[in-house]
Amino acid sequence: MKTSALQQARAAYQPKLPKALQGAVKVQEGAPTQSVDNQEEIKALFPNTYGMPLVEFVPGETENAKQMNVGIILSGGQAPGGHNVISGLFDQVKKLNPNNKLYGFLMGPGGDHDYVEITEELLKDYRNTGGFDLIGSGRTKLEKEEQFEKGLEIIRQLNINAIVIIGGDDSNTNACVLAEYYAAKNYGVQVIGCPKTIDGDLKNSQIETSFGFDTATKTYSEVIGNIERDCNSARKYWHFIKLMGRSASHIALECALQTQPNICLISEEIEAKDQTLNDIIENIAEVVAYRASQGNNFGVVLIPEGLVEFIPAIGRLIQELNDLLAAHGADYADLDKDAQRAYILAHLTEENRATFETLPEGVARQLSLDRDPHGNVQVSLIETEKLISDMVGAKLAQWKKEGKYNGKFSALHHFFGYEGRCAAPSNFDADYCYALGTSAALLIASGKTGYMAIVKNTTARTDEWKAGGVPITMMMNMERRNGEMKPVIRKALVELEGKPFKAFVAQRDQWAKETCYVYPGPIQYWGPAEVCDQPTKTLELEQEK
Ligand code: FBP
Repeated sequence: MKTSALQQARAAYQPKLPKALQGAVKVQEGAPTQSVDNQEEIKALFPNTYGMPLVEFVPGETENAKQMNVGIILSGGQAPGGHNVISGLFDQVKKLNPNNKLYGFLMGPGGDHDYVEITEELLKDYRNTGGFDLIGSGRTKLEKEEQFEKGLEIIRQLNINAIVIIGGDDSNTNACVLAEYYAAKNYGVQVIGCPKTIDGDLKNSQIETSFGFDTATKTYSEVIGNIERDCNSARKYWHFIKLMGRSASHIALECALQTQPNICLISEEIEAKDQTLNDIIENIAEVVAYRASQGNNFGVVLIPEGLVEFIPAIGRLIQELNDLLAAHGADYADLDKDAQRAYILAHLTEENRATFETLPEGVARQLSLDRDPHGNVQVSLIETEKLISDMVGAKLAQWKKEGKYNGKFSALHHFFGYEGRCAAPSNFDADYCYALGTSAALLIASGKTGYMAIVKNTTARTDEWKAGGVPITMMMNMERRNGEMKPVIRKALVELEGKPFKAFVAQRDQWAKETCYVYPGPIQYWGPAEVCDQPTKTLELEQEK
C-alpha cells in the first residue's frame, strides 16, 4: 500500500497504555450488577449474562492463558481509531501466546463470513490510521438464531474461542444477545463488545466516551473554525452547518464549545421546551435581524442532524410512521412514490397527518422511507440545514415587508459527517482505542463473555487510565423498536442538567450578539501535551471533579 509521509511518521507512534495494562495483569471483580432499568425483564431475557460483576485489570500475576483464536467484526459507521482497537487486540493476543490467532471478518456482520488472518505484515500500514478499510464494516443487524448458528460454522472451522464486536449501542446490544445465545447453548464461544461511534451517544456511568468522538469533533471544529474565519473576513454570508450525530446533539454541542458559533441548536433542548419548527425559525431570524441591525450580515449556525426527530410534533409523527412501516412495510414497499404518500396520509391519525402535510415534500418523503437495519430514520439524508435556512429566509422576507428588518441574508449550506469519520485518530483516540483493544484481549483471556471493554479516568494522563470490562446487560433497558418492546443499551442524549450544556447556555447569548469565534486549527500529533493530548471539552466538563 502506498502511504503518505504523515502516515509513515504516524505508523511509528507507539500508543501510550495505562500503567495497569503495561505488564502482567490480574482481574479484580466488583459486586454483581443490575441493568439501568426494567431489571426483571432484562434478567429474564439474559439469564446467563445478567448480573455479572464489573471487572478492572490491575497489575498482578497473569494466569496461564490457554491458546485462543479470536475473530473481530467492525459494525456500523466508521469512527477514527478502529484500526488501533485491532492493533491493541492483536498485540495483546500475541503477547499472551504467539500461537494465538486473530481473524478479521470482512465487511461487518453481514459479510458472508469472508475473513482474513490479521498478521503484523498486514497490520503495519494501518496502525494509527483512520478508517475501517483493513477489514471493512457493515450495518447488517445480527439478531436471528439462524445468523448465530450460521456464524458458528465459521467459528468452528477456524477454531475461534471469542468474537469481538466493535460497534455502537445497537451493535453492542446485539453482541450481548449473541453472547447470551452462545452461553445458553454452551457453545464455548465468548463475545466481547467495544464502544465505537463518532456520535458520542454510547456513554454512561461506566463508558466515559465512545471512540472516534474526539477525532471527529476536532476535525469538524477545525473546518467550522475555518468557515468562521472566512465568514468574519468576507462578512456577507450566513453559514448553516448540519453535523452528524444521529439522534444525539453531542457532536454539535462539542463543536459549539470549541468554536463559539453564533447559534447552535440542541435537539434535546428543543424537545424539552416543546418548541415548534416555527419557534426555532423565529429564534434564528431574531438573531439574524439583531446582527443585521449592528451591521453584521453574517453568522454561523450549527444544526444537529437528528433535529427533526426532536421537534415534538414531528417526533410523534415519526413514532407513528415507525409503527406503520413495521406493520405494513411489505404492502407499502411495492407502491410508487405518490401512492406511498397517499397510503401514509390515509393511515395516519389526524394530528400526525396535519404535521405530515405541513412538511416540505423532500423531508416528508425521507421520513417515510425505509429505516436502517436497526429501525432508525436515516437522518443524515434529510437536508435540515436547507429546510431551516429557507424558512429563516422566508421569515426575514416577511419581516422586511412589515418594516421590522432591513438587512441582507445570503445563506450557504454545509453538511459535515463523512469528512470526520475516517480522519487519522488524534493521540487521544489512538491511545484510547489501543487500550480498548488490549482490554478486550484480556477479557477474553480471563474467560469473560457478554462484556464490553472499557477504559476510564480518561481526562488524567494516559498512564493513570483504568481498564476493565462492564457487563453489557448493566447498560440495558426496554425500549420500543420497530413497533415492539426490545432490550437495548440506553442511548445517552445531551443532558440538559449536564455541565457541557450548562457551559454552552452560559455563553450562547454573547456568541449570538457578538462575534466570538474560536479557530481551533487542525489536530496536532507532535508538540506540547496541551496542544496534542487534550480530550474533548465535553469529556473534560463531564469528568470535572
Ligand atoms: P454509528 O452509529 O454506526 O456509529 O454511525 C454513526 C453515523 O455516522 C451517524 O452519525 C450517521 O447518522 C450515520 O452514521 C450515517 O450512516 P451511513 O454511514 O449508513 O450513511
